Amino acid sequence: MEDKGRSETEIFDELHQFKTRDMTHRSGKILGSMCTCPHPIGLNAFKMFLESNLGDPGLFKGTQAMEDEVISSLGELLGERDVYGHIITGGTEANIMAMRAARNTFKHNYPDCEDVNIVVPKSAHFSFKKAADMLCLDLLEAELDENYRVDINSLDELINENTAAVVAIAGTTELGKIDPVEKISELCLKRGVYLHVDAAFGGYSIPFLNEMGYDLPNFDFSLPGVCSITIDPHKMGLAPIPTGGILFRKKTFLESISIETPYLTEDRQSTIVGTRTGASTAATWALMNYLGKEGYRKVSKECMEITELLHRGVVEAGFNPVTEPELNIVAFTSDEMTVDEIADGLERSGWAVSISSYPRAIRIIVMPHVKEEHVELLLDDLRELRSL
Ligand code: 0PR
Repeated sequence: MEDKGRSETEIFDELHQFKTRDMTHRSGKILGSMCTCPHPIGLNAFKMFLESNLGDPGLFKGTQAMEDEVISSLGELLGERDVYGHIITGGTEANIMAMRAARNTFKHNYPDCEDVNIVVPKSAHFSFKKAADMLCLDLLEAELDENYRVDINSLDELINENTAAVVAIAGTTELGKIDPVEKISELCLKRGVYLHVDAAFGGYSIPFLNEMGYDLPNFDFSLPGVCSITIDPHKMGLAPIPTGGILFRKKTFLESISIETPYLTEDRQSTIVGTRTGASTAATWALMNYLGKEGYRKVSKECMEITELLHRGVVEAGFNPVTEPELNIVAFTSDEMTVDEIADGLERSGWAVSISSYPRAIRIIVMPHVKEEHVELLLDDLRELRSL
């Protein structure tokens, strides 16, 4: 930092320079992201509440009331209006909070248990590795079946008397697969284990798709074994980053992770971050009320239609899809080229794709910013790559 400040024009010229080096979702070139162009209504609401801090909610009673409404609405979307939770930074914070609640509840019941573990599908997001590391939990990984959903027998075999939580996923990070949560819920009730569902990606689309006749598996609080759910408004919810959501079935779960907060307007706090923006809550509230279920149904349907278009195009261009898409992710390989060769070729044409780790494949997430015209251009480039 210099001693003397610079002019506003100079600052913004330079900021502009930085910004031109960034990719934009709007370009349609970002194909490996679960984020998208934030909806303008959400952005306006976000900007309006930038000053509010839900870390000290007594000062921001309006924002607090809005958070309560948002949590109930998200709960209602996921099968139970009377849930407890918060709007936080994203899926990582939500998953860490859920694992902390599961561990603390388990430790309360079994104070002498030393080597506590959590059982997650091999397809779980890496945030569970962070959670296990921070919370000193052993991470046990269950195998997947031939459709890349968790194998329920493998889960069952891994659960033991030291298991604090089982995790199921509604929309896996790499392939968008939905685990058989109904069966997992039954298993967890039978074995007396806490079940957390990571619906960071699928939470904002599966309920809407099912309302339109898609037949996707149930994963929500209507299943009695489900104790908590992660749902991210900054993914398919179209909210700006950072906006995550964590919902707990019982107040005691949230209380199990609450810490005393002397001198603040509230006695206890359960979130990981202290100072917490109310802007994310405002954006989520505004978008739910502006778009309504009808608006979100349209968003998820369009994504699925473009996903199907891409999937068909990839097959017709001679690539091998890894699996039938269940949500808006397409993954494929080729007999002629390695996955890295395809990725390099697409990158040379300006596409930013990602590579899944299990199995290794090109992975394209058809978020709302990926339109039909982008898919057509991408397919042209894929066909050209094969003909080289
Ligand atoms: N749970 C699931 C199922 C996820 O897919 C993700 C992130 C998380 C939890 C963690 O969420 P946060 O990143 O909000 O903490 N999934 C994407 C991924 O890791 C996130 C992402 C988004 C990656 C945009 C890249 C990108 O450009 O692939």
